[in-house]
Amino acid sequence: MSLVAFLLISCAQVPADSTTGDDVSEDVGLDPAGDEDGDGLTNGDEDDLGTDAEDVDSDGDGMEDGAEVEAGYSPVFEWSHAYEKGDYLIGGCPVLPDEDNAGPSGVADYNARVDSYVSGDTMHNLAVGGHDAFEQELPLYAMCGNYTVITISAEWCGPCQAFAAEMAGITETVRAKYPNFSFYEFLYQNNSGTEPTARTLKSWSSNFGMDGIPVVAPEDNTAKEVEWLDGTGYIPSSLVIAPDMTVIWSPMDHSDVSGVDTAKAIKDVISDYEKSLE
Ligand SMILES: [Ca+2]
Ligand SMILES: [Ca+2]
Ligand SMILES: [Ca+2]
Repeated sequence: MSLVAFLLISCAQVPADSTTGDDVSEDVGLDPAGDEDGDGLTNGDEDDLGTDAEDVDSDGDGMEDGAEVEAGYSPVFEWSHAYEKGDYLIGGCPVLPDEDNAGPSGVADYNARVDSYVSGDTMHNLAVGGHDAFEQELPLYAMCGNYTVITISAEWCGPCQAFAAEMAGITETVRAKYPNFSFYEFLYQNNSGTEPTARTLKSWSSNFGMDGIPVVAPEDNTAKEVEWLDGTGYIPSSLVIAPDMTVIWSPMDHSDVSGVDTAKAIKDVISDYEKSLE
């Protein structure tokens, strides 16, 4: 393409009635230096961040925009905010999950009719409507921005108890290299096979020294997204999830249910993933 032709095309793409500047705040007549809604962010900052300059809580999660930004949460994602109890590592969500395209694409080795999340899939927002050990709704997407290992466990499962007891130590070791790492212990059955109560989750957490590690139960443990967690049919089972909530390690990729139960294995998965992005 000649330079002249390029310039003509470039010029043609600018509408004749285009307003000067691209600042939305200017378009609606707000002073970029002002703070229309009084949430601590200037109108200009809100324009840059994608928040609403006339709404103190743009994502409706109960935390004001300015406070969210100052504390490192996302002011445009409802699941990223301070949680009252639990002292969890909540993600800042620099890249939001592609929730509209969440779903499993893998087919289980052991049962060809069962779909499972495999590498590359975006996770559903597990445990929406469920609860943690403090009766808080703490769905998976609260972890967005973190490397997360979802561990699928049940109260009746002895090996799950043994793994739970390792999690605090593993967390400390992995965070020395990847500070944005967290387990997300998904306890989907109690000893009767139904959804654990918050009291059960609290016992599980205290019995195995899991302070600061989310221990959650789903609202309905027969939901499809619970079935899709592990096509192998064995627990404890783990999925490693990238900060954008896509799967980067699944048992179904490896026919190996216990492949990421040590700090070294988890660090290796994260390291391989980061190399794949380079
Ligand atoms: Ca403001
Ligand atoms: Ca605002
Ligand atoms: Ca938020």
